[in-house]
Amino acid sequence: MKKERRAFIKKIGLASLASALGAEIVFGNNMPKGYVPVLLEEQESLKSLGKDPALKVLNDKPWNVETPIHLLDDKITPAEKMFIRNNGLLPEKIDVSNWTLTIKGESVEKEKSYTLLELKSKFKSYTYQLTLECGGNGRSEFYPPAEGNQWGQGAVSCATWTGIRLKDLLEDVGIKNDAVYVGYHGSDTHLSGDPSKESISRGIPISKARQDETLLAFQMNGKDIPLAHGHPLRLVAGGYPASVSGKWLKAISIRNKVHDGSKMESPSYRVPIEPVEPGERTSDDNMQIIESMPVKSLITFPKSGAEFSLGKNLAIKGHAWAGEKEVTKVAYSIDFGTTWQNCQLDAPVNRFAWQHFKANIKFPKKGYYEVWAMATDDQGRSQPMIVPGWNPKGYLNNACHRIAVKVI
Ligand SMILES: Nc1nc2c(c(=O)[nH]1)N[C@H]1C(S)=C(S)[C@@H](COP(=O)(O)O)O[C@H]1N2
Ligand SMILES: [Mo]
Repeated sequence: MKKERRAFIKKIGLASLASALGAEIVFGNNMPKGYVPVLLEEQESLKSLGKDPALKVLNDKPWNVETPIHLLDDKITPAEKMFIRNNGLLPEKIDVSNWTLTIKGESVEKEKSYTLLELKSKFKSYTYQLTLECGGNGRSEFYPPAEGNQWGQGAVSCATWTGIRLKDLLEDVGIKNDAVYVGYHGSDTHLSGDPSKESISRGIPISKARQDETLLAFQMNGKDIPLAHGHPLRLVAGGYPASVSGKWLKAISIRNKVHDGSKMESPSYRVPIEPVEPGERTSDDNMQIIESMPVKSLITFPKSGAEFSLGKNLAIKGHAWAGEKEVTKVAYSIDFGTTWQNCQLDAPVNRFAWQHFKANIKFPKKGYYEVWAMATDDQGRSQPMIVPGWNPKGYLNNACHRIAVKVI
C-alpha cells in the first residue's frame, strides 16, 4: 500500500502536496523525488485505518493512537474516533471465509474448532454497549514517568458490540470443573516478526468469562468490526482493562491455572498490593493482576480552553464509568475542589456501559476558571483529585478530569 501511495504522490505536484498539508512546503524543491512528507504519511495511514486525522498518533509501529477528549463526546464512540492500542503488527491477511476459532487448554474435555459461520448460526447473538479503557490510560501524568505509551486520558471508548456469549460457547465445548482462567490468542504479528511469539495473550477469570456481557463479538456499532479493532472476531469483556479484550481472535485456552500468556507476567497489567514510593521497584509477590477498572469521568464538552460570554450558562457534558461497578454520582467544581455541585447522571444502558452526565454552570464573573469533575461508584469510592498511587507501569490513573474555561 505504501508503494502505491508513493507512486500517487510522485504524480501530484508540490502545490497539491502543499494544499494537502495546509501550508507551503518552504524548502519543497529540496525534497527527494517521491518523498512523502511525514505529516501526510501519518494522515494517510490514519485515513487508511478509517480514523479521524485529528486523532493523536503516539506510535505507528505498533499503532497506538489516542482520541483527544473533546472527540469522545458521542454517547456511543464511532469507529473513526476510537483509540487504537496494538502490541504487535496488524494481521496481514484475514481470510474471513476460512476463519476458525479453536477452544483448547488443560480444562477442555476435548479441543474443538468452530468456523465463524458456525459461531454465528449456532448461538444466539447479543448486543451491549461496553466500555473499553486501556489500563495505561492517563499514564503520562505519573511522576516519575512510568515506561510505556504516554497516554493522556483518551485511551477509552464505549461502542456497541454484537456477538455470542462466551459462556454459551463454553457450555457447548464442555469445560472441566478445574477451569479457573480463560486466555486469548490473536492473529497479530509479534514486533520481532517471529511467528512463534505472541505480542499479547492475556485473559480473564472463568467467572468473568461466564458473565452475560462477555462476548465473542463480530460486529461493532452494527457493522463488521474494523480491522484495527479486531476484525473478524474479538473477545470483549467490559469493565476490565481493555488488554483482556483480545482482538483478531483465533483461539481460546481454558486453563486450570492463571493464564501465563504474553503480558500476563509481572509487572504487566499489575499494580502493587502494598503501595510503593514513587519510582520504587517492588517484588513480584507484591503485584496483583488488575481486574475491575476504577471509577472515572471525562468532561467531553466543551473542549478545554473554551471561551464564552458572561451571563450565559455553560452546559457541560461527559461520561462516567466504574469498571464492573455502577456510577451513582458525578459532581463538578469551579473553585478548585472547594465546593461541589451534582451533575445530572443517566443510568447505564446495560452493565459496563459508560454513563452520561451533564450540568448547567453559572459563573459569577469574567475570568479564568477550571471545571473539575468527580465521579463516585456504588461502593462509595470517588476519583482522587490528584494522580493516585504511583505504580511501576503507570496504570489506573483515575484523577479528576479538569478543563480550562475563560468567561469573557
Ligand atoms: N490480539 C490483540 N488484542 C489486543 C491487543 C493487541 O495488541 N493484540 N491490545 C490490547 C490492549 S492493551 C488494549 S488497550 C485494547 C485496545 O483496543 P482497541 O485498539 O480496539 O481500542 O486491545 C487489547 N487487545
Ligand atoms: Mo491497553
